[in-house]
Amino acid sequence: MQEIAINDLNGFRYLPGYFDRASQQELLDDVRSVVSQAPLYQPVMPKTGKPYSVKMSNCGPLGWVSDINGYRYQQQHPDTKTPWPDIPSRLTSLWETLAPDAPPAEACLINFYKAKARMGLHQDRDERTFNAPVVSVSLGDTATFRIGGLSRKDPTKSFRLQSGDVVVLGGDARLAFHGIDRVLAGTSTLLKNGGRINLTLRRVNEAE
Ligand code: MD6
Ligand code: FE
Repeated sequence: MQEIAINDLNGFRYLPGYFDRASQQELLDDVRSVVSQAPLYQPVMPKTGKPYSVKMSNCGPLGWVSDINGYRYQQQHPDTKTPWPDIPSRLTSLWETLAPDAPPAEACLINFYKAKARMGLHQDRDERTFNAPVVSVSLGDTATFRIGGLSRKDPTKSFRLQSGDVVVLGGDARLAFHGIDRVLAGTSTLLKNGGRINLTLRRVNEAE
């Protein structure tokens, strides 16, 4: 496994090719099992109610949701009102490897992108603690990931995230602005009908 330096934010890690094809397939099977219990739903933005271009689900004791009232973590799926499925063991292992000093992950957000979907520049700051990193896994089509600094106005750099790549936002990079400019359709054969899945593991609450 190699590690590539993109910026000088301490705590930002880009680990291309972290998961080989067989592991990507296993992770995809895990995601399929989760969404069979907690179906992908269509989130909308607070205030405007405008739909996101991505669909979402979660696993873990908490899930990140966005609706007309705001962003928050909650224990139930917004449509089915049932608890989120457990985080699959392959992902808890990833967390233990890449966030060894952090308490267990409490939420794993699943983002599903069709060809035209994107994710605007944002910070992950709805958690009650920023001591733990956010660990992300990409599956399926390649996407252009953009990362800046701690201010929205800071200069940004973009690079491609391929299936099996892992990104960690920890330390000084925990609150860095980042987003997905676009998905490059037809760049992976992992998902039969194309598209991209991104998994982000998070700690929400301070350790007990
Ligand atoms: C995505 N990723 O890759 C969006 N957030 O689809 C994120 O928003 C993200 O990759 C926090 C940490 C790593 C990430
Ligand atoms: Fe994010």
